[in-house]
Amino acid sequence: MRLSEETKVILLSYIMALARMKERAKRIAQRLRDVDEVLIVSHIDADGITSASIAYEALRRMGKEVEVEFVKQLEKKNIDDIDEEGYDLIWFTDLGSGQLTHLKGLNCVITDHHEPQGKAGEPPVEDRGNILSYSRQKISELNPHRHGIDGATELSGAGTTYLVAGELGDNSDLSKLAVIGAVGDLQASKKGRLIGKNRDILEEGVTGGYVKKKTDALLYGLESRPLPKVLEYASDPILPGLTGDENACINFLVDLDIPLKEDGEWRKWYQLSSDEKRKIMSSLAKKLLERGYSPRYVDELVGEVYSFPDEEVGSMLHEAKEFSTLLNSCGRYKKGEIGLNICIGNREEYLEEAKKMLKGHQQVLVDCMNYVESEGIIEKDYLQYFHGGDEVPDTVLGTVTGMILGSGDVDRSRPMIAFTVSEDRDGIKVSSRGTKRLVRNGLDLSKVMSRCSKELDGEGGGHDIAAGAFIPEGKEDEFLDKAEHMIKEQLEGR
Ligand SMILES: [Mn+2]
Repeated sequence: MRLSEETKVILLSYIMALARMKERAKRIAQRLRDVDEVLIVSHIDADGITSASIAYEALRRMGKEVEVEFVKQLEKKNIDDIDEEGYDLIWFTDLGSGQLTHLKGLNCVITDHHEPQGKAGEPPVEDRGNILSYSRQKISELNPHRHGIDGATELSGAGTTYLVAGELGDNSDLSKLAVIGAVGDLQASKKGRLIGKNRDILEEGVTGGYVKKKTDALLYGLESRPLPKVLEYASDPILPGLTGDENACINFLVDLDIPLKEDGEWRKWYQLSSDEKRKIMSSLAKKLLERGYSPRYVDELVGEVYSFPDEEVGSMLHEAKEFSTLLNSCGRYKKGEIGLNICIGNREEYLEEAKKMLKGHQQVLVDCMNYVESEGIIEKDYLQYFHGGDEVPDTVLGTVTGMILGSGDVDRSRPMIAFTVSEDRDGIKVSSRGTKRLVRNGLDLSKVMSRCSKELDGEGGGHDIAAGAFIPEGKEDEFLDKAEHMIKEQLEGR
């Protein structure tokens, strides 16, 4: 095979990017090796919890003293508090790149994949010398965006952290956690596949026997949910005529002669024979095609599913999507340390508590969806939005926003923006979600959230497809005007 010149250039620059990232990971590893006590500060979601767990395990295996702190956002205030505690070194995971100015003067390393401060292509801070008066900083940063690798789809926070763990010792078993982090951050492509650098890490896990990949239904709850509930709660993709309708789901399965129970217990998806699975999937496909859904939509019902041989089959921890969902609910209840314990193998009471939080969380989501449905979504020319008032907790605002945009009941040609009153700060939390198609057409919500909030004395950031902000109360309308203007420019400016 002969490669075109263009392909060669792309390949070469990718290889060089990976080499530069490895260099940087080595440097960070060296700084970690040189100290005795490390404080890990991480984002409190599935990717952040797995990031912290990878960092914690890697350091603990070297005999270091390690503490972990989880935060929802890295604010100036958290950083001032941290500074005073006087650790040898702080390791920020799954955050930090967007808050570099706050970190001035701090002895720290960062493994993050969020949009970094400054231009993405700019070299990491410590390479900039005297530019921008960063010279006296002691910050070492590893972030795929700095090397032309997309942190929204090709490498998660956990994956970025794993690259450093790989330089600290033989930590290839932690690839499992990196896979959970990437899946939890929704980095898998439509067919469930992890791509880019995430995929290299996945393959390392498969080779080591820590991760298994197989082709299966891309539905949630394959191991832990009663069979009809897998269909009833399907939200991405929606199963028309089944999602949200318990009776319809049961009838659908009964019509196909699928036994629902075994020894008085609900059967689970993973217990089905491949014949039974095939029957369900082809019948689902037929249903969707009849209703005018595209073959591409139907095709996306099946894809790559990741599981972990060292976990008990049929437990929530056996499959990546369920594992990450459990961690996310720990995060929402501000119990990052419970998630961390589960990740590093401490189960029993930790697992019980996490499951309780998940159950509570699912009820909260149902209540929120009902609330937004009753209040309605307001459409503007270039965006649509809703206000959660006091009813939608800020901890689930992003999830609810994403669920509503994905629900099939709303227009998907405009991004969704949502507001709610913040629980622990004076002000309004903003969430935004787009679609892959919108991003392809130029949408970048990270820029929208950060610029529009800044102009109103707030702050924000995130990813092109999903981002958040915080603004003063009463500024919602102003924010919407600014956001609409900017989204219009992004979508029409090309
Ligand atoms: Mn992340």
